[in-house]
Amino acid sequence: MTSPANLRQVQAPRNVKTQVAIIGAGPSGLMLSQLLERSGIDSVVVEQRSREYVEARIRAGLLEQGTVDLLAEAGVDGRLRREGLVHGGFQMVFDDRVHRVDLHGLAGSDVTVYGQTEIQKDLGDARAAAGGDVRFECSNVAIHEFDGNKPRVTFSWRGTEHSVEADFIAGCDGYHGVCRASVPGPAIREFERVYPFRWLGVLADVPPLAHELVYVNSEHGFALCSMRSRTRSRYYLQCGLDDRVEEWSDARFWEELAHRLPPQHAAHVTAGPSIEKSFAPLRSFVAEPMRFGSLFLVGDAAHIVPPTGAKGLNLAAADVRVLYRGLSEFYRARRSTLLDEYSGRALSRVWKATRFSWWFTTLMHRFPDDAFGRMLQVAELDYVSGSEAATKSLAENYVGLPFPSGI
Ligand code: FAS
Ligand code: PHB
Repeated sequence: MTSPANLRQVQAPRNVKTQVAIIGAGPSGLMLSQLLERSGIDSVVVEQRSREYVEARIRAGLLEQGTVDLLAEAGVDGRLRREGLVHGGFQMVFDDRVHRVDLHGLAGSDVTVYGQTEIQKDLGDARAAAGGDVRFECSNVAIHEFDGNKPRVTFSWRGTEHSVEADFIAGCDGYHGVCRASVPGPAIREFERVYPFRWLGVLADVPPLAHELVYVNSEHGFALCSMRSRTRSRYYLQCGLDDRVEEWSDARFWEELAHRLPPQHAAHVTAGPSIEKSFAPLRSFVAEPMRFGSLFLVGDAAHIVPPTGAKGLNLAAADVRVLYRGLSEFYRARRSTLLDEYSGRALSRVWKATRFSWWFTTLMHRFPDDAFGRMLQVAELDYVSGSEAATKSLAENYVGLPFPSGI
């Protein structure tokens, strides 16, 4: 971390005024802060964890073109362009059949493999280089008076109490954050679906088994063969809700993975020591609306999708895109049309991605005790793999649905 940012943080006054107070320095909080800065709009970011912790979290790895374009607009696409892997398709494997989904051919767009950890580092560096006011390791974070137009954030930082007064608060604090939890119960509606399994993810410095992603529906459960680079692989296995990490040795993981792959794929797996191994819960969750007076909920603070469709990070970026345009219009032209449309516009995309992520999860995982569901799955896989129209629809959703013009 460059020293100027440290200097600025140590000497920061206890009570500051800013235009946008941002809770959370995950991808959506830092992306918003960086974009606002480029439009001359001031922000203060308040994060509960340390920078090292936030940058070490292993999460998403697949970017829609819309997310890549927004990162470019934020001026943080240099390393992404150099190191990201551009994919024009992916494979679906089921009943020992392989169906390639030609994203480029059918949906006219590619996706990019680039880890969320790298995006977090790039954004962190850009904020530090710009002298952005990003405060890590804050505690007792609370938001106040967001139903009026002088919202405030209070928190403890380096042993002293601080407050930030702003025009708006962006709640970029994730599913377990304080912002959604601060909204009065009657004002918010929550929709949820939980899945009877979860993912065990392994990161290993071994070459990936293929140059594109491979999604597998096997009788032993789902598997995903992904990557972070040509020398670092990311694999996921569907496993039980009660499984524990200590029950999954590396040897057991590689054995079970090979078990779920057809022989021609299994032969290309290079096993190796895991450098990270963790569970990811599978949940579909949407909170409505996404605005409460001067408070705007963004990303995982308002919605969660199962990672099967790789939509989590991309939806967060899509929210940031709409909110950033709205805030820019407000400060440039003192017009709040786009801000007033934020919740409706963001939720329209959120529900389509929630539907796609539920559909793709249901298509590629094995559900316990659901013989009828299994027969539907067989029929759906057969239909999708035999119909260009169905595969085109899958491709369109996977690469990310187009944004309305001007957004
Ligand atoms: P984040 O949760 O990333 O960031 C919120 C930030 O707010 C955090 O830094 C947190 O510390 C901070 N915060 C929380 N409470 C606070 C408080 N009270 N005060 C101050 N700060 C606070 N998506 C995919 O597409 N593919 C994947 O493989 C994938 N894997 C995932 C695995 C896991 C375990 C999880 C949880 C998510 C995964 N996702 C995946 C989804 C993920 O990418 C999210 O969509 C993305 O991180 C959302 O970004 P944010 O909205 O910025 O929220
Ligand atoms: C990942 O690389 O972490 C990844 C990729 C695609 C998904 C989910 C996760 O659908």
